[in-house]
Order: sequence, then structure tokens, then C-alpha cells
Amino acid sequence: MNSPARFPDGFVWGAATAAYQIEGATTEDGRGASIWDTFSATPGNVRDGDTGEPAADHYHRYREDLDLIAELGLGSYRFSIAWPRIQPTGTGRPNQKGLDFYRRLVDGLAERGVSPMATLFHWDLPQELQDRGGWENRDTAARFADYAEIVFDALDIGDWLTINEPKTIVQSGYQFGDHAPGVRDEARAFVACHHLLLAHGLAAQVLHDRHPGRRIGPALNLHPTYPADDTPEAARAARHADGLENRLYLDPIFKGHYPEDTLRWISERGPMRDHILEGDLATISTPIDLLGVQYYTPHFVDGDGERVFKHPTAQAEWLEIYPEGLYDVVTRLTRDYPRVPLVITENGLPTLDEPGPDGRVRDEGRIAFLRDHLAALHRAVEEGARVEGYHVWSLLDNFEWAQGYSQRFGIVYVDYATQKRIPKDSALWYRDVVKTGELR
Ligand code: IFM
Repeated sequence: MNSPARFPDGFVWGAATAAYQIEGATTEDGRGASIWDTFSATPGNVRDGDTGEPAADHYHRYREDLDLIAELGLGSYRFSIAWPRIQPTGTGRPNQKGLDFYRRLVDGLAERGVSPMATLFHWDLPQELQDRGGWENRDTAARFADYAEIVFDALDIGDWLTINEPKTIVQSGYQFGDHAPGVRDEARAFVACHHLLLAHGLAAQVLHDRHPGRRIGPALNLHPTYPADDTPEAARAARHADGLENRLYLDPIFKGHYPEDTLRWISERGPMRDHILEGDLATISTPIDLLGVQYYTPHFVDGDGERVFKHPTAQAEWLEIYPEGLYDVVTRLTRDYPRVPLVITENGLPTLDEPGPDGRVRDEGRIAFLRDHLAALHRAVEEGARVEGYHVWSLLDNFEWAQGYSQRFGIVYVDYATQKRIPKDSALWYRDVVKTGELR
């Protein structure tokens, strides 16, 4: 029998969440409105009219959730800070009660021996900043740096992530409009893209200036792209898709320039280039200390650039199950974007499993998904990929954006009516992996 795959000593095991998806309490303790409150309150935007209220009521139940994290033996917990809890209108003096909540959370992690990893921005922009133009307005990047300074100074956290999935904001928030702020305009999307990257760079500079020794990086969802067939047209289309999915974010951050082929294509569609001012790319390429990598799906494309599905999909139809893609992403990063340590900050699957009569949630599909992805990751690590750790998405079932509560990504089941938590079979399986460092 083959010996089990064993991850290196010191490999960090964690789970991830985001504020709007779990906290609830959207009007409590001085929290201001965010664009997701506005968007989800608008009929037709979110499935079944769901909103971020009450989500997993984590704002009130965080102690119970901290205990769950400790029971699973996790070494790291990735969460996000809700900007509108800290600055209800996106500018000005901090709201003490908002800061206190995250202080209690961070203290609770420390008491349980768990390292915090905090995301500054996981999509819940203060509504007032949106009213002033949101990410299309360059000033939002400066406001983001102010907000970052407040939380950097207030919270004792070593590892920070700047912007969660700028690409999803660009594509879903501004191109397709299925996420807040619900814009459907390609030209505006790429202007927002530049300002998101600028905000990332400004925040990285603030952390390095004020707290040398702490680490920061972006959390990028990277979709490896492949030609769906052997034609030169498909190969060209895959390269183009790689520009829009990956290099548009990686190249400015790591190399200090946008990929020329992608920028040319974007410039034919809108004014992004006019918004790139002198010094911006130097700011965006401020050296980072870690790269958060989120992997869910590959993109196979045909000669017309159309996506072709070659593997089974999840309940989330965009998620084509292809563990090899995770291997390809981290080996490519190790080869093409050297030096910076990689942390898998998200990877996971929604399943429909409900508690059985005995109360157990038998989510075998998720266990298979996690095992296969971790096996691919292990192979990459064995071959030298610089991956420090892995966070499953997600600790808890939660508000899955436009899909509301219909898609459950948690390894812990949440009964939204009672707010009871039930660790699924996958959580128990993951607990064993965490404990032994081995995949069985
Ligand atoms: O739930 C999201 C998360 O907020 C960002 N990454 C993808 C997850 C699943 O869609």
C-alpha cells in the first residue's frame, strides 16, 4: 500500500470566511450601510430575496465559532473586516464598537492559539463611497488606505490580505452586474480594476511604513486557462483568457506593468489607460510578502473564446471540478512569479447535503473534492511549489452572494432557523488531516 501523502511540518491549515457572508447584525453598533445591503435589498438581485441578514449571526455567536475553530485544530482563521463597521460612511473617525468587535475576535483567536489572517476588503464597500463613484472614483483608493491605517494600528494581526478577488468585483460587479454594485459596463469595469489595484498598493505601503515585519498581499482568484482543442485559434483564445483572468492582476503587482496584449484589448473598449497616472504602477507593485491564492475552477476555451466545460460541475455551475488546475496554478506561480510565499486562501465546493435523522451531514462529495485538491497541492509542494498553507472555503455555510443561502460551502452546517452549527463529515475528515498533516 502507498504511504499517505504527508504535508511538510509547519504547513498551516485553516478555514476562511467573509464579514458580509457570516456576520449578520447589519445595522448594529453603528455599522453603516454597504453596497451589498443596498444590492440585496433590491428585488430580483439575490435568489429568494435573501440578504446578509441574519447570515450565520456570527456577530453575536463568534465565541461559539471560535470554539469550533479550536475543536477542528485549525492553525489559521481567515476572516474579513467590514469597512462600514469601522467607518460607517467610508471616511472619518473610526467607530469604536466596530473596532471592539474585531479586537474581541482577534483576542479570542489568540486565547485558542489560532493565527488570524484578516482581509481588509471582501466586497462590502460603504454605500456612501459608492454614491461618490465607488471604485470608478480614484479617491476611493485613498479612502481605502485611510481605513487600512485605522485597522492596522488597532488590531494585532501579523498577516493581512488587501482586496479579495479584485477580478470578481471587475467581472461580476461591473461587467455582468450580478454582484453589487450591479453595473453592466465593460468600460467602467476596467477603470474600477485599476483603482482596486491602486488601493491594494497603497494599503501595502501603509502597512510596511507603520508596521515593518507584518505581512501583506492580495487574495487573487486565479483560473488556469487551457485551449479546449488543438487548434491555433483555441491556443490564442486561451492566452487571451489568461490575460483577463490572471495576468491583468498578477503582472502589475509582481512586474509593475499591465500585460500589453490585455491592456490593448481593454483600451479598445474603454478609457482605463487614461486613468493610469505616473507612479501608479510603482505603487501597485509595492513588494508584497505573501500571495493569497483562491482556486475553484479552470477555464477551457475554444477558438471563439467561448468557455467549454470538460469536467463535472458543482451545484455552482461556474465551478468545474478539476483538481489538476490547483497544481497548475501553484506551479505556474512558482515558476513565473517567483519569491513570494503562496497561501491558499480559498478552495471549496457547495453541496446540497442536509442533516440526516441522526443529525449527521454526510457530505461525501465535499470530502472527495478536498482530498483530490489537497493531493494535487501536495504533489506541487513536493515538487518545490512555495505553498505555506491552505484555507478551506468556508468554515460555515453562509450568504453566497447572488445565490443567497441556496449554496452551502461550509464544512460546518448552519441551520439558519435556529442558528445551530453541525460540523459536517467533511469537517471531521479535515480535522484529521489537520491533526496528522496526512491525506488518507
Ligand atoms: O463565497 C465566495 C467568496 O466570497 C469569494 N470566493 C468564492 C466563494 C464561492 O463563490
